[in-house]
Amino acid sequence: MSANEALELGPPPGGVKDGPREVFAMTVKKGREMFDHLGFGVTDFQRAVDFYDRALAPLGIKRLYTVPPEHSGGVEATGYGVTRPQFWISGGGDTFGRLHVCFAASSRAMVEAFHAEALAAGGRDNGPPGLRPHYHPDYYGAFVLDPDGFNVEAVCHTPA
Ligand SMILES: N[C@@H](CCC(=O)N[C@@H](CS)C(=O)NCC(=O)O)C(=O)O
Repeated sequence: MSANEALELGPPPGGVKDGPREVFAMTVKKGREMFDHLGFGVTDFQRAVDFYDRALAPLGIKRLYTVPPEHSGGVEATGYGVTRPQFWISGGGDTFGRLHVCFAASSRAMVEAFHAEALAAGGRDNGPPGLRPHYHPDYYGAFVLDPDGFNVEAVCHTPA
């Protein structure tokens, strides 16, 4: 099953009650998705590339496309994805404020591999792999702060 297919599953077994849990259990239906791609600036482009190359590899997410500075306002920019670039980082940036990005995993093992590799690549632990039943019963996530301090997560919504 691909990471994208994992997101097309229905609500968790037993359904969900109303409130925030229902929001977290909402699934991506076939058709138009809310986000096409997102990106943010990093203080050290090569350091961030080295980190994300490693941290995202266990999730099957690769660097797919690099935009030359003349096409990106004079900065280095590169995009990661499973089938197309949907997550972008660009250099020369000042980071500001809080940012949270969550990547889809199609198994709990992938979440665990992401967390281990991200820590090995220089990330800081922000929550070990495990269930977060306050979101929904099968929400299995892991959290890491990237080299700029951004809160990066991988999640698996299925029971295994
Ligand atoms: N350390 C917490 C991290 C939880 C967390 O960051 N949750 C996300 C939502 S899935 C969040 O609150 N993001 C907001 C932010 O990072 O500002 C854990 O392990 O559960």
